[in-house]
Amino acid sequence: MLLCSLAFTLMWLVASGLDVKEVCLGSPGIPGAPGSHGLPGRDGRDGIKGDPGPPGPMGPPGGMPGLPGRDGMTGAPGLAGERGEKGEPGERGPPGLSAYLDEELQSTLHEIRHQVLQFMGVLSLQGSMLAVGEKVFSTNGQSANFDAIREMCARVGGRIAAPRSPEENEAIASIVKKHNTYAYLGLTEGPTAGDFHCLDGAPVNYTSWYPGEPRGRGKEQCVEMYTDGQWNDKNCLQYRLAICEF
Ligand code: MMA
Ligand code: CA
Repeated sequence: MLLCSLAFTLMWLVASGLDVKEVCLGSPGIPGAPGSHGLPGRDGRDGIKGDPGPPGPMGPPGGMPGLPGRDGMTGAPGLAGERGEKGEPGERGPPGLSAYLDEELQSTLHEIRHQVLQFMGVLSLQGSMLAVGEKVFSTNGQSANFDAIREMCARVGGRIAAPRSPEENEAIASIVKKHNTYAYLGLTEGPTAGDFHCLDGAPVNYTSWYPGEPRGRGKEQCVEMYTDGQWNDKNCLQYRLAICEF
């Protein structure tokens, strides 16, 4: 038997007929050089679709203009137009319930009357108004010329005070006295000198001229009230207490 290194000992039994030999193998040789590359394989299947890319930069100007855009939002309403002419009266409606049988109307009227009395009570107590019969006189304590007083009173829905009776004259005089300032009255001269009338053109049925007045003879077309309630014709450009009637 041959002695071989243990690691590489291999009993190689060769059966060739009856011949049996023991063979000792050598250590493995150096690996050979790698073989040449194989041929490229076939293309694989398509991958899944990628994410969309970022938007590209704006293109150069030019080319045809685009289609017009959509309409914008509705603008603010314009200014109101001029008032139209009054229309024809409509047809007569069906007869209504008699006012005194209409319970809702009656209670509304009672409520309104109650509130008006409340307001008048408060304003009278404050000395802000003076009621005489159907009329109410009031002043804001300001003085102005005749035209400015007319406008002041018209602005608040009234007229410049004009006494039509001794009671009304006394009421206005009490306001003049309280403010110690003469007031213009709603009377004016013309077209005949010395002839005074109301601002709406109506004649004056009641007067309280100071003795000797009016003596302006067309040069004093307004009327002022003295603190004693007597009247004097006067030019219209003085500052006088504004008293309105409602
Ligand atoms: C002023 C003036 C007149 C008035 C007389 C009364 C001088 O003029 O107020 O309107 O008639 O006084 O004397
Ligand atoms: Ca006068």
